[in-house]
Amino acid sequence: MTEEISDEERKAALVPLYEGPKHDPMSDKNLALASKGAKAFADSEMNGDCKAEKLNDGLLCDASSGDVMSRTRWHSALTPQPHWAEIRLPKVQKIAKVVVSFADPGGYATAYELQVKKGDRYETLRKDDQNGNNSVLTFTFDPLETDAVRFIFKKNAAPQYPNAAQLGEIEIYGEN
Ligand SMILES: [Ca+2]
Repeated sequence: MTEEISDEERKAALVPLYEGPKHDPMSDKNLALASKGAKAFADSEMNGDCKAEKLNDGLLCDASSGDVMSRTRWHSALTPQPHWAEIRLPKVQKIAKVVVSFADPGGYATAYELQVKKGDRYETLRKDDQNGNNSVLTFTFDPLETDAVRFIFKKNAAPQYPNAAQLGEIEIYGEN
C-alpha cells in the first residue's frame, strides 16, 4: 500500500531555515517595497531567477513556504567580492531603521557595510568585519534623510562560494 503525504503535511515537516526577530516586510510601513515605488539595484545578478527585484518584493526566504527560496532572493554573479544591493526610494525620506534578511544561513555576510546616500555620495552607517548573525540584521539609528540604502556584501561565510552574495530582502522604515 502506498502512503500519500499531503502538501500540508510536507510543509509542516519542513524545518525553517532560520528564526530571526519578528518582522513583516509586507507591512504598509516598509518604505522599501516595490509597491511603494522603491526600486532595487545590485552590482550584478546571477543568471536565472535571482534578480535584484527580489530584494524588495516583500517575500522572505523561508523553507516552510515551500520551494520559493530561489524565487525570493537576490543572488550576485560569481565575480569577486564585494557585491552590493541597493534600494532607491522614490524621493528623499526620513528613515530610522533598516532590516536586512540573509537568504541562506550558510551563505551570510561575515563582513558587510550599510550605507545611505547623502547627495551624490554614500555614507557608511554601520560596518562589521566579524559578523556572526546569519539570519536578520536590524539596524536602528537616529532619523536621517536619504533616498537610497546600500548593503555591501564583502565576505561570504560559505568557504566553497567565496564570490557569492545573496539576500532575501531589504526593508526600510521611518520613525514609527
Ligand atoms: Ca525577497
